Amino acid sequence: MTCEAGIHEVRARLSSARAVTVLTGAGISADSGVPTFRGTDGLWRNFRAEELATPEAFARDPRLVWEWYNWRREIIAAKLPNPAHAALVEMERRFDRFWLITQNVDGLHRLAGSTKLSEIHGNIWKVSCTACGRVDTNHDVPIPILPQCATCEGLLRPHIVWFGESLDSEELGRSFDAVNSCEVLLIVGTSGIVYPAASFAPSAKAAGAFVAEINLDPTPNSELVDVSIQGNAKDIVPLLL
Ligand code: BJW
Ligand code: ZN
Repeated sequence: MTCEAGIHEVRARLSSARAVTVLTGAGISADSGVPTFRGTDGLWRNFRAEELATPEAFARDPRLVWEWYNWRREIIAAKLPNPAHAALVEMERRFDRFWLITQNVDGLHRLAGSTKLSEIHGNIWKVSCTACGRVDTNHDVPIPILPQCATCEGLLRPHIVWFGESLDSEELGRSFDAVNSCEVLLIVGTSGIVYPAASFAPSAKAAGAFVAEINLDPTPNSELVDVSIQGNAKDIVPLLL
């Protein structure tokens, strides 16, 4: 199927749909200049995930982990939502039942104006206390290392889900409900290999949804979805409306 035919088919499906769910990954923010994880210029090219994005890494060397997050905060603070983020805000307005599930921690969907969303891997602009669990918004760039809890002086950590950690059960439940009850699932800019988000496409398919993927490159989902459109999120997503 050509790119144009794929776009045409997704537009047709969306025009008659009432329940739409969207899953996004780092690729949608790549067009805003935020580095992805696994691409050619991805973050994991220069950093080993297990040395930074695990609870064990933070326990071993919280300074190193905070330095990495300060570097990423500095990059992300300068970035703005792009037309793909904006098109998803418009979708939220247009459909009776809409839910946006993002794996991104950059906060760009919220900045664009999305409100019906689950940030299932957390948010880089939030911190949580390793002692009492208090969660706060924090926009400091850089954040003074090592940051302490305002209530109990415990060590603060980024409010981000690291490998081996559980996702928030309420957000995950809401996400699975949205995936299993939608008529159309759009999957934008994710490599589709990190669980549990990697199971959303097969779940939606099994529940009878029309599933479309928008990605620069083929992914493990490409074989499974109804339509796979290759291209930049910022160019393709606005064309779907
Ligand atoms: C464009 C574009 C453009 C570029 N336009 N497209 C086996 C089975 C099941 C589970 C596991 C398993 N082995 C291990 C696990 C557990 C693990 C996991 O899934 N590991 C896999 C690697 C196999 N999962 C977990 O640990 C999760 N917790 C969990 O499962 O709890 C229960 C449990 C515990 C222990 C054991 C087993 C179960 C938690 C996962 C948390 C992930 N967290 C991170 C955060 C990193 C830190 C941080 O951000 O600060 O989330 S990892 C990282 O990957 C980040 C992302 O959200 C996530 C997904 O990445 P994403 O968004 O897909 O980015 P990329 O870079 O991979 O892809 C970008 C895509 O965009 C590419 O396809 C490009 O082509 C495309 N693109 N430019 C359109 N312009
Ligand atoms: Zn505390």
